[in-house]
Amino acid sequence: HELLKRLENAIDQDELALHFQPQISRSGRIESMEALLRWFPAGGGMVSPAEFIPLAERFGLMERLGSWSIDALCTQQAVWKTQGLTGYRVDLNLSGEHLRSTAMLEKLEKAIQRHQLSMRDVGIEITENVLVRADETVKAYLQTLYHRGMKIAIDDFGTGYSSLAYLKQFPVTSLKIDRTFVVDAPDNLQDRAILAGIVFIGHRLGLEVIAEGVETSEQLELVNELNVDLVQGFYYFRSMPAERITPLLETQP
Ligand code: G
Ligand code: G
Ligand code: MN
Ligand code: NA
Repeated sequence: HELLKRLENAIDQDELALHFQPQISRSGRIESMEALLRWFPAGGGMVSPAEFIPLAERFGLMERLGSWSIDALCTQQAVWKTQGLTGYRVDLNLSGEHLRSTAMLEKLEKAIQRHQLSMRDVGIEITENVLVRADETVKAYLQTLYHRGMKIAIDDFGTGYSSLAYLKQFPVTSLKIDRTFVVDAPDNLQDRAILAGIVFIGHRLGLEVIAEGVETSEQLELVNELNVDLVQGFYYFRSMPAERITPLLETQP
């Protein structure tokens, strides 16, 4: 497989980058960010993680990608810290491969310590399907991380096949409402009802609720009316390299 060979090289040849998409609070401040992996092949262009992550999963490259991302994220957070830009949590996406054992979570925790970060500087995003299928040792380890102060978000919330019952068993701190519920909510009563329902449940359970994929002022107005805690989407910012994030953080009130 041609793409696979190129991906293996990409890890060694510095073609990967983490980009960051801000998450905005009700007061309009950047509170936190999601880290999103990007691949810029030497020949030019960009390959989307939607394309190369499935490939990496199939051919056993997720461990290397995960380790690379953990290092890149912690290194960047340490840089921001030396610049006095603290208090911004950055969340990393973990795939099913990363939760087949506790190894990647242990790696993350060690990297946080090694870079002298706090457990609050790095969060993780896990889809509900992956969370529900995790084995007992992994769940127990997530519990430990939760008690040590790490944010654990359920990604793409509402699109999985799981029941809501797991919300009371799992150590999660945040729900990320999938953008499919946000897109049509201004015009679609059903989407709006689902959106409102998710926010209600999330808040009643004491969870932080994040709306993803907010692109228009109508969508923003709606999620604000529903009292969503954080908004992430092209309306505010696309994902950007660290050097474009830094000035945004520096000029925040
Ligand atoms: O980043 P978008 O920008 O195109 O991301 C597409 C998909 O790739 C999303 O499902 C996103 O969660 C996933 N993704 C992006 N970055 C990472 C990463 O660092 N690790 C994993 N496992 N998935 C990622
Ligand atoms: O699966 P996950 O939620 O981690 O993926 C996040 C994906 O959503 C990334 O591909 C990111 O680039 C994308 N994204 C972020 N904000 C928006 C938005 O406002 N609109 C659309 N269409 N995609 C978005
Ligand atoms: Mn995500
Ligand atoms: Na998501």
